[in-house]
Amino acid sequence: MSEKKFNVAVAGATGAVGNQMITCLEERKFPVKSIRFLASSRSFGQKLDYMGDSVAVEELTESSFKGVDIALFSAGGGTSERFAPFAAKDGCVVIDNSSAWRMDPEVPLVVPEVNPHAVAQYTGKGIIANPNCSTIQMVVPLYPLHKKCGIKRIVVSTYQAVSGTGKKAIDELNYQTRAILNFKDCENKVYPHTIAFNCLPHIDVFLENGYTKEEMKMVFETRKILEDDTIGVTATTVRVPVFLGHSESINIETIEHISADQVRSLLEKAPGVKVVDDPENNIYPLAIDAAGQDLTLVGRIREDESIANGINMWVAADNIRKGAATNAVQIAEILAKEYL
Ligand code: NAP
Ligand code: 3JN
Repeated sequence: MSEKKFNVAVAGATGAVGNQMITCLEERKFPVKSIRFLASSRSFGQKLDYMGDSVAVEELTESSFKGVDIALFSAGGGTSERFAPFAAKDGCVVIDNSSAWRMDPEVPLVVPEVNPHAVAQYTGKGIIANPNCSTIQMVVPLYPLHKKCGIKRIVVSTYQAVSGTGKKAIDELNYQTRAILNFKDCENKVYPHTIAFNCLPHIDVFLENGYTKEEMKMVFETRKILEDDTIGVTATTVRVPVFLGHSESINIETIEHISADQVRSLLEKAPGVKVVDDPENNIYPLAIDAAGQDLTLVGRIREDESIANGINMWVAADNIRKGAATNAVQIAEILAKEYL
């Protein structure tokens, strides 16, 4: 029997995430019958490659989704809020990368290694949300630990690459690094301060409680994906002068005791995780090793000696692949295989 194929659209196809979504669809041999690339009017007519064919970018409009089965959105929250309902009305299932729909109770928020069953709830609004990149790479290794010994509290600090802000931020780090090394003045256009040779404890906007929106996304999304509102989560999110690959320092307090060795052997079997933990030989997760592949690297696993049941770890993942595009295409694979 021949495999079922789908009409697919990528909204935001010209962006950093959209480009990677196209590559992931190709690499993972997603069963595509037809493909449409959508972006703003600025990109109208631009050509993008798909499986060796040149495909013209179309302007995203309310009627772009007629005849489309699955649309992968990465064109910003405002665009998703406006256009996803039109896609759903036309019978297309939207997999959205923005924060617009993540906390909607009728929209599932899915990390395939953690809660693939939640995809079934796509029927509510015809939308499935892809979590924030920093949340994804945290819950992939924490889920098996939560199942085994119950996580009471998570304290996380992130070290996020500029590619999380899109193409313009990649260009800004490149330009500022060259300018500073050549003793020239440099302008800050994307971030409020120079990102080259610096760290900015500021991702997304500040909220009334003193946290940033990125930090609160990690709190709320983690609880929704792990389906446990009792977990305490506190985050500090930091932009660092790295092009690709987010890193995180994660501390957890568990209900039942677990040793560092037990954590290591649990994570060695966990889907989507690669344990990289041989400090004596200077081997631990690095952003540059995480970049360009889909596993979440976990290392520096050690017991937190300041409390009875605590574990520390260092985690790195490709923020554009597993943090965005790969996770979205994995969701599309579940949808295509089990529900459409
Ligand atoms: P980017 O490189 O700046 O690309 C933005 C894309 O959106 C471009 O294709 C752009 O088209 C398109 N776009 C912007 N406004 C539009 C409009 N009004 N109508 C149609 N298309 C429009 O940004 P990115 O890094 O790819 O991120 C895109 C979005 O993905 C973010 O805003 C965010 O919501 C989401 N994201 C999620 C994660 C995650 O953690 N899961 C990570 C990064 C990004 P033009 O080229 O024509 O302007
Ligand atoms: O900054 C990062 O490293 C990740 C950025 C994600 C992002 C960027 C712009 C808008 C998001 C997101 O996915 O949460 C959004 C959004 O709120 O949609």
